[in-house]
Amino acid sequence: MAWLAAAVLAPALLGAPQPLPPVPSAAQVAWQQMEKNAFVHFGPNTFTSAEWGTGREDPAVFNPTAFDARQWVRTFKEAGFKGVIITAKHHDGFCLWPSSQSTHTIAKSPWRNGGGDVLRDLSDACREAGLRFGVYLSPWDRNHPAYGTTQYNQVFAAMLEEVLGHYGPVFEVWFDGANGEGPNGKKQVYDWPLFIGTVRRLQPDAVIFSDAGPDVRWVGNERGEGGPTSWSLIERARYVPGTDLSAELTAGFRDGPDWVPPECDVSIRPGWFHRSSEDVKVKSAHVLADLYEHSVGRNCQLLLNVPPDARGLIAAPDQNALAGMHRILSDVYGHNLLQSDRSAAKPTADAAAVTDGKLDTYWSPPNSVSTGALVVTVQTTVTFNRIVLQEPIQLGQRIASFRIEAWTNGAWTSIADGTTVGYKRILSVPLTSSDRIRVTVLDARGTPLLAEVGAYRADPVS
Ligand code: FUL
Repeated sequence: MAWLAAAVLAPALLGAPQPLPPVPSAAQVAWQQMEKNAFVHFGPNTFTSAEWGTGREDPAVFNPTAFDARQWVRTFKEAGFKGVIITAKHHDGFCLWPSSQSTHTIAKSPWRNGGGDVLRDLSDACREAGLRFGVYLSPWDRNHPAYGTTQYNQVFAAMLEEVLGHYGPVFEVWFDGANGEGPNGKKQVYDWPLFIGTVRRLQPDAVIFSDAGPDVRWVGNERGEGGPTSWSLIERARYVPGTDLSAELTAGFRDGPDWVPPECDVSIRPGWFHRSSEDVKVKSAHVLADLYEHSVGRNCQLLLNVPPDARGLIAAPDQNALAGMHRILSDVYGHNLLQSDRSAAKPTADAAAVTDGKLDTYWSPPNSVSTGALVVTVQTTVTFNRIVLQEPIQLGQRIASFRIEAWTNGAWTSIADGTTVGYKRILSVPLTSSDRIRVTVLDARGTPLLAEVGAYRADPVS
């Protein structure tokens, strides 16, 4: 069995970098690699044009005329999304599934004579299409008579049991931090350990979002913008959901002891719910592509809200914008220009590791120092205006400061400086033609590692 021991010990013996805590769970790594998910706000507000329902709406208002969850999922899949998160219950308390815990539910609506279940249709459509299914639940409930009493915590936990126990695997549970008054004018003291324990028991592989984590944190704004400095690390104990510490949530902390990466929730429309009057205000394909660069390209995940209309369909303007965004992103990021002639270029082992499209092969400087430079040379000059860097985050987030240079006119020219990298960092650089790129890590929490280096060209918006 000597060979087995040797194989197990090999990384340590060869001096391969060891993980630098804190490191993500397998679920957090898989979540980050999804990059883009669709957020779906749907409920009585879709029919009343409200953003925050009062909880006193007549359930009869909920009556989509052409509801088709498959159409949503098809639209999202074609746009490159990997998952969907639906507002199972927004602040108005209306449940999109026939909950036994409330009288304010879809069962009281005329839709399908009260026999419909949006979570059933959507989770089935996701499973068929290979998209992952997630749920948003607002603990704040403006309808439930028990809200503001300790009994409500049991009600909310029982709702979680229903939503997490009957629709197959759930990849993310999204807890909204907003906490206002209930129908009796009282605020609720939430039993977070009970809620989180319920999710862990029923969906151990799901990540839990709130503005305080525990697994994924709010980025601190609803503009879809990650920070230029974006650590996946914070100190969880500093936060409880609902505390507004937005500014520090954006950047995170280099020394944070917990891995809680940021998520950017943003709407394709001015509001979170659909209103036909806002059809002309749907964000353009280019704006959506910029959102991708400013969220995923800053070590965040993009959760883009695309609300269905009162028919129960994703409307044409949103469909067109999403298709356009997907075209732009595929054209720009579909092919790493540094990979174009790899076979001819006979790259060094380092350069090959960072252009192979794999996140588990990487460059690191010799001798475990915290600085170092990597040069990637290609055979033919390439012209680009975007650089993408990626760290192998399964080993921890390390890089704190870097410089990127290109070899032009016989000298190194600096084209970008930055702080963090994390899962992915996208940098806009001046349009540059070169056959050599140098990435210098100036500061890191430990031995810096780079899984990927890419050069891409985006067309200027005309
Ligand atoms: C906020 C809510 O108040 C909005 O209505 C929306 O659901 C957004 C995603 O989160 O806290």
